[in-house]
Amino acid sequence: MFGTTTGSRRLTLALATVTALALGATACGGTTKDDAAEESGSAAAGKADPQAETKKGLTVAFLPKQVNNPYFTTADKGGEKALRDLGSEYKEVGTSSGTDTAGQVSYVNTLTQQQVDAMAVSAQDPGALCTALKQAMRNGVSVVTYDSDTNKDCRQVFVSPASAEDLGRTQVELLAEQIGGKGEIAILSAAQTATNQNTWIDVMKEELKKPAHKDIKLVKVAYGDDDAQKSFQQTQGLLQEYPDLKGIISPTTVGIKAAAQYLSGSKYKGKVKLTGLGTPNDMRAYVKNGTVEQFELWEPAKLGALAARTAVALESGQITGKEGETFAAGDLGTMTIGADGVISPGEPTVFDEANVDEYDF
Ligand code: RAM
Repeated sequence: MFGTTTGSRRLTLALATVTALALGATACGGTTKDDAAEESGSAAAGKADPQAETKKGLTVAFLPKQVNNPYFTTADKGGEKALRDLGSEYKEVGTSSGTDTAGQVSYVNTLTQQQVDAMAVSAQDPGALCTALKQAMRNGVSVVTYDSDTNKDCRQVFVSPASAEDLGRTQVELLAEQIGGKGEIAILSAAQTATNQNTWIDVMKEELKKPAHKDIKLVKVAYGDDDAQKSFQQTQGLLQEYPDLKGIISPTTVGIKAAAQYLSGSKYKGKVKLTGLGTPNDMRAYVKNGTVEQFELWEPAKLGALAARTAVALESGQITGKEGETFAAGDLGTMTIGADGVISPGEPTVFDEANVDEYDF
């Protein structure tokens, strides 16, 4: 299956190169406006051709940060559906630990050997996957990161859940309001190397420097590694170490759920505030029992769908990952690649008692 798809793909690429070289030769004979336009659309020049037909029969592999994490199950199902709609194939591989970076590297290498057409990767670490991902790209595999990025030269496009600035700032704002603008707070993160969480935490620290938050003190960043038990214990540890703690931000669906579980069974329920990024299905019970007032998240299925559609657009030559390129992303509309090859499917939603029942993910 892989052999057939990829074999015909290599042939197509070779033909495209020959055609493009021929086009180049024509253009040299006297460039007209039309020739120039044709030239800029040529695959050999590494330029995007927005008019290129969407390829079918591609195999796109998803490599989430962690399989068996409901957030990624929903995201990747969104990718699977988009690929089915586009006439391409989906597969998913990955580690069950959110800190098994070596495992992620070996999955990238295996996918490259299997000659998948494209891969969508949520990276546990910004740099650790780079050698393997660059090797994949040299072998003609299109590489998209989604959810959690690598260094930007190790992928073509990063499908970001939402603006990192917005996510970092709004989580601080949500907690600041709940604790009345003052007191000690902590962050319960995922893996210490996680690119996405670290990006948001940097923004949170900047936000906390603003005069409006001068009475809030960040006392600790703890790491639960997207492991439910470890996140639970870390929450317990935070409360022991900082008995005056007023609130916790947990920018991870695994962390916020475990923290809510701990708080709801403790004397701190409703007193120590908790917000961050969670799924409505995980958090509903804790909103209803008064442990959590508000939290936020984007739609994971949309993120996965956009990652899939971006991978297919890259493979089809409609985009190359450069700023300003556009492509049609089904019901997500027309997407424009932003600075550093980043695109995003939209804004997150804030959930509370009033709306949490309206969502099912
Ligand atoms: C966890 C993972 C993921 C993150 C979400 C919010 O499931 O750490 O990378 O985006 O939380």
